[in-house]
Amino acid sequence: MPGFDTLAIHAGQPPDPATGSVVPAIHLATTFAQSAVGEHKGFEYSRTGNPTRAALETCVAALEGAAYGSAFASGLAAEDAVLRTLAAGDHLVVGDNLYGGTHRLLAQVHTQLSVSSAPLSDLAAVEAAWRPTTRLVWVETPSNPHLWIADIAALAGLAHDRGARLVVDNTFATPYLQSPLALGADVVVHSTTKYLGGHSDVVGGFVATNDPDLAARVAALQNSVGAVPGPFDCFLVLRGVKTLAVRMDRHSANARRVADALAGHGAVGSVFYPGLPAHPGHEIAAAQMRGFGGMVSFTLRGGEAAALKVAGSTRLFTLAESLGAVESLIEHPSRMTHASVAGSPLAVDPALLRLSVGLEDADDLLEDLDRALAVVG
Ligand code: P1T
Repeated sequence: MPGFDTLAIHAGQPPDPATGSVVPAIHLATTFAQSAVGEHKGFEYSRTGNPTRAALETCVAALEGAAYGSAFASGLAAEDAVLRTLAAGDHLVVGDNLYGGTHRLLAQVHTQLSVSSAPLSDLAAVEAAWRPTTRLVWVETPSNPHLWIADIAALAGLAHDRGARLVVDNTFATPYLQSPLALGADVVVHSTTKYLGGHSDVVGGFVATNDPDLAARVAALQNSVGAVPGPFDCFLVLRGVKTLAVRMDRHSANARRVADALAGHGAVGSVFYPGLPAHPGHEIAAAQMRGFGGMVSFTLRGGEAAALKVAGSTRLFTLAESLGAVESLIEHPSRMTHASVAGSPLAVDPALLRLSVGLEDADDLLEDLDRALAVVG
């Protein structure tokens, strides 16, 4: 089996047999000629299947160690497809820290499902939340925005013993740093908008699994609902994935420096980064991840007012939602990405800021944060 970096560059994208092109073509065609009714070269209609999308699906599935992969128009569209495989009345246990849009999808769209949240690092709490109708455990690890860590193998064991499946949102870790399927998870979902795309220029999502029945249902939903990414979007994610490994190494190194600097700053309350030995999930992260990633969160001693001031005072860290790209971003989860969880048990501390640490020179990033923190410190 070729190594990760080799798969990232070559899986699903050999040189084009017709032209020799070393990058996959952007196949804009919506439909494909048939030589006789039902006789074609594998593609009929681009919602059902498209060669550029097929290249992306083969590549990201290979990176996740999955036999099957389906690409979607956004991370939430990918999540929606997985949730649609459940029946009305089915129950899910989700983490008590979760992307706000996922909460909104569950609370406002999939109202036929019932949902409990629990701290997924605590297996007793997961057991306490269990019901006879529980069919799925849904975990982000590291979680958005708190960077809590859950033990994927332990959760998979617990879910499987009770006849349920484990879904891991691997957006923050990426397949370079974490392989949920190898740890026992049944499904991986991604917002490819983030590290896989990596350049803040494409929105996309992905579902990967080794379960043939589930894969067939997800592919059928992809075709029936039609939340598919366009060929140019697929090309952009494929292009991003080629450099995923080198980017994640640098994201992780820069984030580590940022986390260390914040941990020693007087204006900062708590720093959340799984690479810090004091992080409650550090040992599990060290065992199940190959690096700690580029996301760092921290609270301000001065509470929400201080957090808002700092968020508005950085220059290199751009104040914006999203994450996982080459440029550094800062955001205030409780008013921005997680506004939809306000008032729910998933509500985020208003003193919390989230950083997506990019690939700029780390010294410049530290200087920028130091200057911004001086406003409140
Ligand atoms: O934005 P979209 O591609 O639809 O992906 C949704 C999504 C799913 N899972 C996780 C862990 C996510 O972080 C996201 C999107 N998150 C942001 C936009 C954000 O700034 O947190």
